[in-house]
Amino acid sequence: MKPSLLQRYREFLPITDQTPMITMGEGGTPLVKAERIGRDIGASDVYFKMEGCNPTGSFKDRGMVMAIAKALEAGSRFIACASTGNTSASAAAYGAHCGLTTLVLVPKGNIAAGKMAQAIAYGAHVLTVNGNFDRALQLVRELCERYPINLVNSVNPFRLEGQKTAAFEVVDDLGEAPDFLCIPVGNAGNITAYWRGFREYREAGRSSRLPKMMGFQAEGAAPIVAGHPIADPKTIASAIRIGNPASWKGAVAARDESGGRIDAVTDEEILEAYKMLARTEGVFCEPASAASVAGLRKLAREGMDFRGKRVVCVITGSGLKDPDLAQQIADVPLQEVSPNLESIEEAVSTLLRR
Ligand code: AN7
Repeated sequence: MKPSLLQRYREFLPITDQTPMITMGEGGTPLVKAERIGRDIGASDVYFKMEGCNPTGSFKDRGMVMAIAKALEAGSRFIACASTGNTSASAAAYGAHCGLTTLVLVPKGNIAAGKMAQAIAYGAHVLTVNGNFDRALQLVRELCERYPINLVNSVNPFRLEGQKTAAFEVVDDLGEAPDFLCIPVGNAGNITAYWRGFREYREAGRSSRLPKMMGFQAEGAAPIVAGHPIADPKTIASAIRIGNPASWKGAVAARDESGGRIDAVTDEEILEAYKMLARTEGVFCEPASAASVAGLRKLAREGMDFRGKRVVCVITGSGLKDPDLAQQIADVPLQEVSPNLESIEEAVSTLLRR
C-alpha cells in the first residue's frame, strides 16, 4: 500500500504522537502532461495536477484529512462547515469515516448536484441557507464559537497545512518547482496553501526556486481583482462564487511575493476552457477548475511569453460534480436510434463514410 498523505509528509505537518493517522487514499494525484494546450501557448510543458482524483473528487480532501485528524486528536465529536459544495462533500465523507456528526451549510440553489448528492449520501446534516456562501461562512463561524463544534472550513489552520502537500507533490514529480502555477481562486485558501508548500519545500532544499503564482477568479466574483468585497457574486462556476475570501491576504501575499498575478476570467472563457479540456485533453473537470486553464490561455492571448516555460494548472475538482452543466452546454444532440444496425448506420453515416 502506498503511504498515506499524512505519513508521507509527516515531517512537514503538525502531527504529534497523538494524531490519528487516518486516510481515505487522498493525495498522490497524477500530474498529467497536456497534449494540446502547451503547443497552443508555446510553453515547453503544461501539466495538469489532477485533484479530481482524490477520494471525494476534489483537492479539499488533503486539507480535510489533516483537519479531521486534529479534530479527533482534540476529542471533537462534531464538525461543521459552510461550503460551495466540495468542502461539504469532503467533510461529510471524512466525518462518516471517523464516526463524527457533520453539519454543512450550503447556499440554496447554488451548489452542483453531485456535491449535494455526496453530502446527503455520506449522511451529513445539510442546511440550505437562503443566502450566499459568504453569509453561510459567517453564520457557521458564529455557531462554532457558541458550541463545541469543530469548524473545518479553511479558516481552520490545519486545512491549509494539509492542502500545501499538493505543492510538495508537484515538486516531487517534476524534480523542481514549475515556472508558473495556475490555480482557481475562491475563498483563496488553496493558493495560500500552495505558496506555503512551495516555500517550505525550497527552504528544506527540495527545490531551488519558486513558481510565479497565477490565480484566477471568475469575473462576476473577483473581489481580489476588484480590490473590494463583492456583495452579490455571480458566476456559472458555483464553487468559486465567493465575494469575500477568508484567505484574501494569503492570496495577495502569494501573488506579490512570487511576482505572479491574480486576474479574472469571464464565464464564457471558463466554459470554453471547460469544453476544450474535455474534448482535446480528455480532462473532464468542473467549471471552477477550468478557470486555471482559461486564465493561462487569456494571459497567452494577451502576449505573456510562456516559451520554454513549465506550467502547472491545478484541476481542482472532477467534472462529475456538476453533471447538469455538461449536458446543458452540450452542442451535440443526443440521437435516439431503433435497436437495429440499419438505424445505427444511418445515424452515423457521415462518420462511417470517412
Ligand atoms: C473545485 O467547497 O470554497 O480558493 O466551500 O471547489 O481554496 O476556496 C470550494 C472552492 C477551486 C477555490 N476549485 O479554492 C467550498 C469551496 C474548486 C473548489 C475552489 C473551490 P479556494
